[in-house]
Amino acid sequence: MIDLYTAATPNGQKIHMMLEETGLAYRTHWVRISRGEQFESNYLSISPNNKIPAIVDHDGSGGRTITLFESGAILLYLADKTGRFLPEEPHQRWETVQWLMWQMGGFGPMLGQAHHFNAYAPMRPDGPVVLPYAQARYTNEAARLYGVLDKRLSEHEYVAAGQYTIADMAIFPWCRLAGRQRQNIEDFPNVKRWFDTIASRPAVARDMDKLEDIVDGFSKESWDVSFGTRQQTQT
Ligand SMILES: N[C@@H](CCC(=O)N[C@@H](CS)C(=O)NCC(=O)O)C(=O)O
Repeated sequence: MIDLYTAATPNGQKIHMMLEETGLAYRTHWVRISRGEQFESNYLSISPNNKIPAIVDHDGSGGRTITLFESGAILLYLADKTGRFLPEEPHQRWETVQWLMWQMGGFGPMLGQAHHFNAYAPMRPDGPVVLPYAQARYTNEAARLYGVLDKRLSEHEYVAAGQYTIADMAIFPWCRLAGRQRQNIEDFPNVKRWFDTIASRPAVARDMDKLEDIVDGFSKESWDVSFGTRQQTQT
């Protein structure tokens, strides 16, 4: 049994997608990050970086319990555990890892900043001091990254290895929020084609029902609850 600590956000959805695809038994524990539950000491013992997602697998290697945070590490772990969605063949395997790292190091963090400055920072009570610069910077970077992805997908059905992998699962949830990054997915027809293909997978559709509020998960109210006590970094 796997305990999944998550929230209705892109980094959380990656792990839902993989668990639903593989059919591993899991229990979901919702961490209300807009209420600051990620800073509670019992959660920090699982995820010392105070972020979701995290898992506790009570049936890890050798029957030992293993605790993991960082969505990329969790995807690699679950692929390793099940032998699925990360090909064995070395070229395919490393191509998949490469695109997973592209998501972890670029697509996720930059789009997270685009969300922050376009959607959340304008709610700040003390006014948008440097907002136009930051909005332009991360909106442009988001557009560049979507362009990279679109070019890749113009030549390949899936992001890596000619098949559906953990790299696709890592990237897909971020594209659900294109509007919040001030991107129009219709401008990236190959991303759109790939997105629709993945969205129609039964495991993903099932999961999208559960995570419907991913697009509305951050409200003015939740900002008011959390802002001022710490730097808000939620994506
Ligand atoms: N690199 C981390 C990023 C995780 C992350 O940023 N999680 C966000 C939600 S998507 C979070 O927990 N934010 C709460 C906070 O920053 O306090 C991963 O991929 O797991």
